Amino acid sequence: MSRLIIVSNRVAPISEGGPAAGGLAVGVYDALKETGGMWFGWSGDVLSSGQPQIKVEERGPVTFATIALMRRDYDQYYRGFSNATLWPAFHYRADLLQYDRHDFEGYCRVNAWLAQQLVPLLRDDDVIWVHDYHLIPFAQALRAAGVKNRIGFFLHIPFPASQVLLAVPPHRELVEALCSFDLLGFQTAPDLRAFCDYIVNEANGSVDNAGSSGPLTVHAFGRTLRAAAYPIGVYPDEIAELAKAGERGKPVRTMKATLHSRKLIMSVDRLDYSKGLVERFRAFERLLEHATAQRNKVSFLQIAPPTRADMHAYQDIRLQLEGESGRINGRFAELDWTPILYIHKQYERSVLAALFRTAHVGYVTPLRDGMNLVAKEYVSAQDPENPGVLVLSRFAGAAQELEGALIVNPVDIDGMAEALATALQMPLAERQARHRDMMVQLRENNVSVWRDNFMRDLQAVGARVKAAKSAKSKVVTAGKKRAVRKKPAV
Ligand code: GDG
Repeated sequence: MSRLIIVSNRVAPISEGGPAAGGLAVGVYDALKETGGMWFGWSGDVLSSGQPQIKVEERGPVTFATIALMRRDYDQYYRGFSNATLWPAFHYRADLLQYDRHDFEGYCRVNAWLAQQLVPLLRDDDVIWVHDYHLIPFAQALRAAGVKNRIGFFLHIPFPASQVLLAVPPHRELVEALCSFDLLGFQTAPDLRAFCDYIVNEANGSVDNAGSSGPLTVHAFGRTLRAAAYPIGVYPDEIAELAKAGERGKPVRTMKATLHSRKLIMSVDRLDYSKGLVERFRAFERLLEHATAQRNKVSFLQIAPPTRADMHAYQDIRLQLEGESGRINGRFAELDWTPILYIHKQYERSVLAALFRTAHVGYVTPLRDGMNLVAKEYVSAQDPENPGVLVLSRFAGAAQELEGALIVNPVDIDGMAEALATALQMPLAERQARHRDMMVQLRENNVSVWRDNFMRDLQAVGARVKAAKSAKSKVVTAGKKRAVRKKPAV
């Protein structure tokens, strides 16, 4: 069997024996632990001088190969083009998009440099799976270095509609670079559709689904590749066990003591402007304003660990949120009740799972999100006999699957307040039925299924390329040329 090489911007900190907060780390590490293989990427260190050296460490079935970034590379590739240009644009925040041509050059330079670092570690039959928006030019760089292996790419964040993508000046270079991969994976069908729309309407390419249920075939920039949606999952039963085990632990006991049998609404997000935190706080305020019976009967716990804290947009959202929680608490708090408990730090995974099980409402309302694993983790952690209710943004990829959630528009403050009121009063039988349906979905599409489906299609690429070559030579012999130009059927 081929060895799996995972490439992502950040490799999970090895010393902690597992991934830090962040959906990619959670999903990828869980997948790699099962198959074994290598995980290559940035160590998280930034050097001001010297020369970064690659460090290779074995941990059980996983080899970690990590390397530091130079300060300038970090500024241009990571803070600059990845997180000040691509992240806002791909989350439909063109208003926050900043573009600097030198940062884009740095982004391409770092991709090429990282690819060169990986090449000596590769074997001929390795299958390479690259993750996320930091590494869009990675396959192009590997191909330039002569690598012939199969290379797939999975985008963890949304793929934006063409009119939004066009706001990124080098949009064409980016999509052309994506076409150097053999297989592209997106979180949801709407993301795949947005990509195909760009290919057909902006890149003069074509998309062919050949009447099959497998990946689409994309022809663009002189290349043929495959593309499909692979919604990332979690291990629901493992999370349920973790949550149950923590039920009598100290964090849950402390939380319950603080609640004094009030109901709990709970959210967990990296402190990111894409997560809709301010609107969410205001909708909770609206609930207290209108549903007066809920005052002093419900508390809202928001855990929001820091992320990208050295960027202005992130400092702004932090200040905004601190202002909102202070204002709302000032307005409604009583001597024995603080409506919003806002915590700006990270907790252990087991503590989060146990707290999820305690919460009557999982409140997950991003403005845009590729998938949102928290929504899936919240559902997984519930007690099936007495489950809580998920209130979920229609703009989270997870909303495509979790039909048992109360689906909301994250900018509709009144609509979200109403959904919270409905969730807090939902009868047991309805909560159980919704939870049951969502667990079926989560079990059917767990993180192993996500990985296996992607790997199956990536492994199949070689076979298809061979088949396509022999078919093409037959067509040429017959002197016919077939132009496939069709709107994507997704
Ligand atoms: C990206 C995409 C996509 C959070 N706080 C703590 C903590 N977490 C964990 C959660 C969850 C993960 O981090 C966050 O995942 P999300 O999916 O919610 O969001 P992103 O970080 O933005 O992830 C996203 C994902 O990639 C996967 O493809 O779903 O759309 O943006 O697992 O539980 N974990 C711990 N302590 C915390 O305080 N231990």
